[in-house]
Amino acid sequence: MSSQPALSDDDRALIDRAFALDKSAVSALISLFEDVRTSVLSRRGAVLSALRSDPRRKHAALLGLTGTPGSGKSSLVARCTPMLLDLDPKLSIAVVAVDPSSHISGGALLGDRTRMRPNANDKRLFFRSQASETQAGGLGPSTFQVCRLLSCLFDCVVIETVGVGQGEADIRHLADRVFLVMQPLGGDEVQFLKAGIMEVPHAFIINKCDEPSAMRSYHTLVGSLGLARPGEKERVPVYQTSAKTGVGLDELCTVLLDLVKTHSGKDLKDREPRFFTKWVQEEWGKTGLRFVGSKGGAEKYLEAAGGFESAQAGFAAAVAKA
Ligand SMILES: Nc1nc2c(ncn2[C@@H]2O[C@H](COP(=O)(O)OP(=O)(O)O)[C@@H](O)[C@H]2O)c(=O)[nH]1
Ligand SMILES: [Mg+2]
Repeated sequence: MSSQPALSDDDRALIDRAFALDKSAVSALISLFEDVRTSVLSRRGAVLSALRSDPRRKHAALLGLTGTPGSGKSSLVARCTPMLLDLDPKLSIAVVAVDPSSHISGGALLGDRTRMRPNANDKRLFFRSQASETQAGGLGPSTFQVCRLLSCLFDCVVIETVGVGQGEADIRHLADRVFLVMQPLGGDEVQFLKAGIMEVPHAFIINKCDEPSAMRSYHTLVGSLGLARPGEKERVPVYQTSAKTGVGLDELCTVLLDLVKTHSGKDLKDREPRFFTKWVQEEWGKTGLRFVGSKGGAEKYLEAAGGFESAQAGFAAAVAKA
């Protein structure tokens, strides 16, 4: 069941071009990783194991940027990514925007100068927009898969998600570091304390600090953090930025670059059991979950099946046999 299918010559060539950050090759591989059909699993498994065993492979730092629509996530990404590339001439960044309101590649943005217009000539910056399945935001069904791919190719993968409750929890399990982007509140301090928001991020960014209420929001947030997260050894960082004026972006970029440089270099294998469980739950519901449970849980199941792809490919047959 676990025998690895051979890599085709075409895919080998595609991988070579993808390691050279050729945008069309990266896009072609992304399509393979976004494909939810069972028939692509063996090809995907072969590609992934070739990527992972290649000496050119990267171990990207995964940075999550979450927060309510309109807080300025896309604007921050658009301003900070070129700054990061300037700071480090060797750095490469992939951005995955799981944001229904991001129309980066479409024409809708052409009038909006502050947001992302990736330079097609710069191989070091790659942008991909993904649809979110749910209204509430969160990760798309294939976000994890795409991150598995991109983390082998780029030094840094930035994931922009609309965070509303569950979505924030999801990103915490995918990204190495999660930044919650907030905008100054028009006096509605209660928002800060909304259950499920304060606990998730590793750091907060109050964006739009060019707006008058920003300073008050900063103090309110810092104050409520002490209440919401008592006993934390280190204070949760709160950055103040303006994607409009550029204030605070130097500091933020220094922090981000430091995260990339000090990243431990783990691959995403440690996150597979969780996202496999998510897949089982979505595709098979309680029956599937019970079945995996009876086999000792997701981690054991993946190991016995010979990896994520073979576990998925063989799941229907395994459940039927049980
Ligand atoms: N005043 C001000 N407006 C901003 C700032 N950052 C973003 N915006 C604006 O806020 C709106 C939403 O920004 P966007 O980046 O799309 O937010 P996202 O939904 O979180 O990705 C856009 O009109 C931006 O031009 C900022 O720092 N200050
Ligand atoms: Mg956006």
